[in-house]
Amino acid sequence: MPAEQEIIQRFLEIKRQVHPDVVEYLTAHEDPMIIDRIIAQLPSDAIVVSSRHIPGYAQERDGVRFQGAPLEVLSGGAGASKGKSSFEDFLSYFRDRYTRLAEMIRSRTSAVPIQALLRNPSYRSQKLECSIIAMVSEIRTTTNGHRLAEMEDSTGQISVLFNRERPVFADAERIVPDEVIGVKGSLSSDGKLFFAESIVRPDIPVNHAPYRSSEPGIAVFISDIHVGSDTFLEGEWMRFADWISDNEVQYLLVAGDLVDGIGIYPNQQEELTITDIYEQYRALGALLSDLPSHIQILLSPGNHDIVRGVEPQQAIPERFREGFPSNCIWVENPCMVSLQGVRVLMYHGRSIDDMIGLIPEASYSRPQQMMEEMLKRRHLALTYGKRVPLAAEKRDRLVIDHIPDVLHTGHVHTWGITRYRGVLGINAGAWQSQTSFQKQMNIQPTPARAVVLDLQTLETNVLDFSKHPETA
Ligand code: D5M
Ligand code: FE
Ligand code: ZN
Repeated sequence: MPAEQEIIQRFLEIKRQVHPDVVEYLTAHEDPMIIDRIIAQLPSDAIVVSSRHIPGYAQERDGVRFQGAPLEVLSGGAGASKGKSSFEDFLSYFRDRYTRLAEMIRSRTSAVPIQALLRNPSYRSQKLECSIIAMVSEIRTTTNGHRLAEMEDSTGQISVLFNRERPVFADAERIVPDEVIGVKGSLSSDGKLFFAESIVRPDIPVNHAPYRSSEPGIAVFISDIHVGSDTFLEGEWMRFADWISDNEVQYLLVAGDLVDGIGIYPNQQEELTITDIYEQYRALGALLSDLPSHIQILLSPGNHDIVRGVEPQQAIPERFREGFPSNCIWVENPCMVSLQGVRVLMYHGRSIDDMIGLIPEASYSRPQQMMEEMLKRRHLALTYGKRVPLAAEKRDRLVIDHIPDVLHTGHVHTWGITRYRGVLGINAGAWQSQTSFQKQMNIQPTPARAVVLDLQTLETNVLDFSKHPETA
């Protein structure tokens, strides 16, 4: 994904200006050759490169939306992620996260660099109110019940106190480590503490409106099939397969945990009906081969799949794709796809485990609330060093740059739908009944649901295949 400056520079080199719509389009596309193709086909009299110069794309847009093929993988296509990372990579990873999230906050709040705040004596002597934008490196509750955060920007660090008597406290209880926030407040007279009054998050703009397809189209959202587990709901899946064969559906999206995997948790082998990983994928391939071949099936991995658990997770390697029909499209976790112009961000949702532990009142029974928290923070998995292993790539691909129309998650095995500032959040649950582990943890799954989305209206319909077909 080229950065804006790089794109502008490429066109400047050939003495052309570039329209902002084209820049937006190019930053959202991973194809490294597309700029070369535009340049190769550019008419000699074109001074400004506009959207009509993008080869193969008929313009169909609201503001910045283009429509090419009905289904496009915008980011997170197979092969997007690299393998290993070093300590230096972690520095650039967190710097990139900070820069991009801080920029979103800066569009709404002007801020003072921490170093300038500490060096300029008038901030402490006059208790001048100001804002900082910084990453939370640590957050804890003090013995007096206040919240105390260690925060840093690219210039320095400071301790920030969220007083439990102040309105800001409720927001401060929801701060998670490694998130980037704006804090308005003032410096203590000794310059050691910043007293917080309010918090600003990157968030989705209040006036954000989702895109709707101009053509009819139906997408079905599911996740967590867990083929190979003795709790895989085969009968319910067969009812779903019958339904999808009898109805007009163009797209099926599966947000990870395609199979149950091997050695994912202690004594898992006792709960497997298929104990060979290749056989598990082959069995899923057979199930998907029974679905109508015109349906485009998007498959991204989850923590039970064969790929590394580190996020972004790579697409399922080719050697496990034997027996799958050719209408399957293999993508990474996370990834962004366009369905007739409607942008869907797919993410398995392992960070929901971390957020449930960190955010008060969060519950496994309401995944929709956690999707809202991701959107407010414009990030899919903020906290480093807990349940979600993160890959240090130069660019933090878990930042939600381009606002999706739909955020599709899974993992928690409970279904939930939300609409947050025009973004539709969908978690469809699972195709696995309660496991012995979930029983111990008192997690009550709501399996065998599929969420149907009309791409023209963005209306959803939740189908329940745990019931008899007539009532589903
Ligand atoms: O996750 C299915 C559900 O089980 C999800 O709600 C998280 C929960 N789960 C899974 N493993 C753990 C551990 N180790 N601790 C707590 N909760 C967990 P799945 O990814 O399908 O196993
Ligand atoms: Fe799962
Ligand atoms: Zn999972």
